Amino acid sequence: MTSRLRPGDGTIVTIERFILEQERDYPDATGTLTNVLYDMALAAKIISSHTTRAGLAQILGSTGEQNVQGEEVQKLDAFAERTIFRLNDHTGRLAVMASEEIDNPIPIPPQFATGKYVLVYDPLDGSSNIDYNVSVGTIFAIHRRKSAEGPGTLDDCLQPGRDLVAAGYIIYGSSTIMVYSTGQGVHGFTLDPHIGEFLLSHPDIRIPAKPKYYSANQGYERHWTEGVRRFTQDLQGDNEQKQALSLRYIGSLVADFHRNLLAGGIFYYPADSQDPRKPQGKLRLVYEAAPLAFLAEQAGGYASDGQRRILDIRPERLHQRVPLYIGSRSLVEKAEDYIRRYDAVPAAQ
Ligand code: AHM
Ligand code: MG
Repeated sequence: MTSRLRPGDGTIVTIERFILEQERDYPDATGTLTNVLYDMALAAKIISSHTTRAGLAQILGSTGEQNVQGEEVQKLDAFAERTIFRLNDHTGRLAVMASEEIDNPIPIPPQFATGKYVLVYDPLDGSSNIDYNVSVGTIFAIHRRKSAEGPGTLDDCLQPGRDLVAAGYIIYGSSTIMVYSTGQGVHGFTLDPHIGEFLLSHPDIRIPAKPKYYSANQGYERHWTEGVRRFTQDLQGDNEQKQALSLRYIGSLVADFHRNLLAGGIFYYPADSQDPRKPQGKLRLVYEAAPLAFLAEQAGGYASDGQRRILDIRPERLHQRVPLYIGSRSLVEKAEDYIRRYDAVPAAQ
């Protein structure tokens, strides 16, 4: 069992070793999923090396400008998008991909073989934070294809989160950390930039029982429903125990989720009752909510749209948005409770 592998006793556990050991627990595994995960780890290293140089863009040239060599410099999110695609387009492991940056499913180029998995990803989430040197992240999720053979289809990408085979994220912060799950717990690896390897640093992550933080953009509070506002007051100490949580909001989903995963807490981006542009909140079901919901549940937490388990929602559109409440189970269930009590839509007569 991979739980044997722990850092700190002198054993250095690379992500490769860990993934291989996990695979050994499945005698029928072919190694294909393992290799998709390796490819994501490699993409993470390449994107990480670019994000740490992002501040040099002004010196070396930024999007639409020429760098000192007279070459056009790509925007970082476009670079991340192409990196993930290029590392995965020719391997014969994937049937199709879908990216938050691209309108339609991304086919495997016809000269390459297709395979049995489907990769969906948000290449650089929170990219508006890059100019301010705030953490950003990559989110990814892997499904088994549903279509029989040949090029993968839109339907292959529109599967509910409960059918995910694996999901993970990479956070480009003070360190670069990759966190993933294949349904056997959640494990985190920190990139050692000197040797270029991800090393096991956070085995078997479980959300702590006692939550510490709540994370929401309270700048939009006046657009929230009654239930969400009352829930927020509860988190601020308006409850029987008079227990208040601290507010932390980075505005970069991966970073907010990562902190609450390790410390306990809830992140929410509610539906907007006033703003017709955001009736379903902001975050995307396929690329953001479902992959992180898979990780949250694997770590003992929970994720909901306020009424339904995120993992049970079957996407109807690739870029569908969804309200998101995610983190410690007790807090997400409390949010559902407030929404049920105060925001229930009266049944049609
Ligand atoms: P993006 O996909 O355009 O980067 O937007 C998603 C980001 C999330 O990382 C973050 O949780 C959210 O937008 C923050 O939105 P806001 O600025 O409205 O609080
Ligand atoms: Mg995003």
